[in-house]
Amino acid sequence: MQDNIRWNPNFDEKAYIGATALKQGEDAYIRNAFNQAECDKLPTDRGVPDTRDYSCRSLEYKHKLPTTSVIITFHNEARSALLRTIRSVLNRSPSELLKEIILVDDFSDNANDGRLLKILPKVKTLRNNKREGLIRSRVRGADLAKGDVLTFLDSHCEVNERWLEPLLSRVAQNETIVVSPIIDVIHMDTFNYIGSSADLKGGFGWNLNFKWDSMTSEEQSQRAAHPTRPIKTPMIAGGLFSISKNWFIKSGKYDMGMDVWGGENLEISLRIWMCGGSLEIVPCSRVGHVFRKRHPYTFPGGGGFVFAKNTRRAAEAWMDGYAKFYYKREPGARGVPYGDISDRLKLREKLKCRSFKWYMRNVYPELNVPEGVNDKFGELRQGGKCLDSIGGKPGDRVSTFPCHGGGGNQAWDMTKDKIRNNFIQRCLTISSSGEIVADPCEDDNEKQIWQLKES
Ligand code: UD2
Ligand code: MN
Repeated sequence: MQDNIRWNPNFDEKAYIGATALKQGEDAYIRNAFNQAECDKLPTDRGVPDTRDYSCRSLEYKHKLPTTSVIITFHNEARSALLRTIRSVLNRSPSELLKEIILVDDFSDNANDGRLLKILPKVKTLRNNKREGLIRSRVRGADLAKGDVLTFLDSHCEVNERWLEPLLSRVAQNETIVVSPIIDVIHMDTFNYIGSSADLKGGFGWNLNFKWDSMTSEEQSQRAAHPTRPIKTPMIAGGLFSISKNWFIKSGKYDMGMDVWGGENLEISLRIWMCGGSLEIVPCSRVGHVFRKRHPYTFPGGGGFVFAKNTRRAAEAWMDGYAKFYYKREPGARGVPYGDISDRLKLREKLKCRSFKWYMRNVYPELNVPEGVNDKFGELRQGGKCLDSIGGKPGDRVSTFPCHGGGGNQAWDMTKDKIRNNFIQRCLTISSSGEIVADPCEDDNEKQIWQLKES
């Protein structure tokens, strides 16, 4: 493949990646929670299948587009993955639109991970002198950015053909629109690049975790008729998006009180919608991302704790009285201190933001307030023991454990006729041998139907 922006021939890629190669016999997943052997092996400038809808190919961007700074934060990222992310950006972005790539090394163990990349075209590197987490790291990068638009990427992505123009073009039309590409999948085992469905939007349930929602059938037919049109989304996944630098600053950047990972995507999504902006997925922009099943890095403060803290900050600042439904679902979060959010509340006043109720009515009507039968959630308790979904693999038996009050495996909800554990997304099911197991929830599985007798 031709490098669009001239590559620096003095950069010794082999040495850079080779220095952190897997040791003989080392588990390929241990450092990155994805297959590093496969990742290291692939060329850093490989081609990827063009996954866009066919009609995207003929789109032209006649007007002058704004420039962008691409901001990538990372902590102990596999060097080959980081380099492939950068190289795909250099190869598939018009030089005149790409102001710079700002790498923020969030205190990785080896300072050379980032430092050695300084000599790459357009690349600027920063390093935190302590672990800040991805949220404050992104803000550090954004504060230095010179482009008109900020484009955030994770450190294990590959951008696709003409990924940038449709994003920038949409922001140029209205600076308050924050745009995400469709996020394709780079398989964590094989590193195959796989196109994702264009019929998904971002949303969340009452555990406040991000999830993909299917579009309503009306939206799907709209989309089929106009496959290049941006789609409004209640929430963005969080990692891959473009926002006007102006609007990023005006709308309150990020909540600097959030640590490590998580919660910031909910916070920015609610804030942008409630404070006069909107979120969209731009289907003609495609970016691949390695989704994985666990975090490969440490969580100073403890994983569940940090996530609950960040999420509480978002919920307390933006969800008004509705935060109570989160606490009902995740009782363990109630006890997690979340610090001072008065700055966010002041911001909310200053920007004259709308209420969460407005957001639910107008942006996310699919988010049902748990009421009536849906209101029944919590523990299934017998004395001091609670029903626990334990492992969570399909077919795993459920059992009782001492109640821990922390939700998770012990948090059940009663939907119309199912008993569901939202944490592992499984439903109580009678197995063929008559045991109670937790299996994936299915609409028409009669082995999952339960009845609530008020007596
Ligand atoms: C998703 C987002 C991610 C972020 C997160 C919630 C996508 C594709 N990814 O999780 O961007 O919004 O949800 O917070 O939408 N990192 C640091 N410092 C840290 C921890 C992580 O710099 O202390 C970097 C990490 O190297 C990576 C990025 O932050 O480049 C996101 O982390 P992740 O890939 O573990 O998050 P992911 O994709 O599970
Ligand atoms: Mn990621």
